[in-house]
Amino acid sequence: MANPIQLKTPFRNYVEQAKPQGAAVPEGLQSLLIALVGTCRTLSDEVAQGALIGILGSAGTGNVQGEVQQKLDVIANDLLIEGVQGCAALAGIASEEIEEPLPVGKGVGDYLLLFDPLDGSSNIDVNVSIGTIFSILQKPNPNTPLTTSDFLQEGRKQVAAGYVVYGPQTTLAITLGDGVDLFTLDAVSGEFLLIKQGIAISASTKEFAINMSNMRHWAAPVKRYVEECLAGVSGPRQKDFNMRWIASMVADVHRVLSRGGIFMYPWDQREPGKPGKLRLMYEANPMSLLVEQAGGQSINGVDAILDLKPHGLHERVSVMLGSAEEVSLLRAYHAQG
Ligand code: AHM
Ligand code: MG
Repeated sequence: MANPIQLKTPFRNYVEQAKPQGAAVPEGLQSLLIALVGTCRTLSDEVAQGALIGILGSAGTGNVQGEVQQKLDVIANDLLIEGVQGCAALAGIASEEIEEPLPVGKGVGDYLLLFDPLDGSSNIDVNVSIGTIFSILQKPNPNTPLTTSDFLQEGRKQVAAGYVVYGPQTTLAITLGDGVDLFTLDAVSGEFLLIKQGIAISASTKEFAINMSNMRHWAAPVKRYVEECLAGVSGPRQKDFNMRWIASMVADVHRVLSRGGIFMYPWDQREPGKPGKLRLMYEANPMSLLVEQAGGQSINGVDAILDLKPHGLHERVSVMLGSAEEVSLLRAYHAQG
C-alpha cells in the first residue's frame, strides 16, 4: 500500500504527498489531477442545483454512439474539457461525448485523459446518483502530434484512474496504481478530504448487481450464475443473495468497493455484434483498475479487462467485476461454455 497519509488531508496535499510504488507523483500529473478533481467539484455544485439552474432534461442532440444527450452530459463534457486546458503536461482528451480525440494545445505532452463526463445519464432527472469516470494514460511519444492510436493502450497501462459519484455525498475514488483511496467533498472548505486509504473488496459476497430485465437475452454462463444466486440457501450456492441495480455504473461500483459484491453488464443477444453496453476505454478500464487495486477481479467473461488490446476509442465490452470468488466462478462457468 502507498505511504500512509493523514485522514482529512485535502486532495491537493494528498497528491503532493503520495508516493505510489515509492516515487512521488510527477508534477505534470499532479497538476492534471488537481485540475480534474477541482472541475468535478464545480460539476458537483451544478448537479446539486438541478432545475434551479435549468440543467435537467434532454439537450436535443445525440452523441457519437447514437445516444440522446442530456443537457448535463453536454455541460459536464464542456466543463471538464475547459477545466484541464491549462495543464501543460496534457496532450489530449478522449470523451464519451466526442467522436475524435481532442488535442490540448499543440497536442504534445506526457499524458492523455479519457472520461465519461456524466455516467448514469438516465438517472439525472430523477435525482439518483450519477458520476464522472476518468482514466489517465501516458502518451507513447510525448513530442509527436496526437493520434487516436496513442490512446489505444491496455488498461493495465493506466497511470491513474478514478471516479467521482454525485450522490448524498460527493465522493472521489482514485488509484495511482498503488491501492485505492477515498475522499469526500467537504461543502465548507470546498475541498475533497481523504476519508479512507487502501480500500479492500471482500473476496466473498452475497450481493449481485445486473439489469435483470435482460435475463432472457444473456449467454448461458451468465444465466446459470444468476439463476444459482436466485436459488438461494437451498440451491447450489447454499446462501441467499441480495440484488441491487442503480443503473449508474459509478454508484454500483462504489457500492462494490464499499461493501463487496459483483457488478455485471454482460453481452446479450439483442445486438449480438456488440460486445456489451459499457465502453472499454473510459468506463470498464478505469473501474477495472480500481477494482483490481482493491483486491477484486474484472473480466469480460474470459479475460481480465485490463489485458484487452483496444481497437477503437468507443469500443464496448462485456463487464463482470467485483469480489474475487464470484468473478472467478463466473470465469469458470464461461470456460465450461
Ligand atoms: P451512460 O454512460 O450513457 O450513462 O450509460 C452507462 C450506464 C451505466 O452507468 C449503467 O451501468 C448502465 O448504463 C445502465 O444501463 P441500463 O439502463 O440498461 O440498466
Ligand atoms: Mg457511462
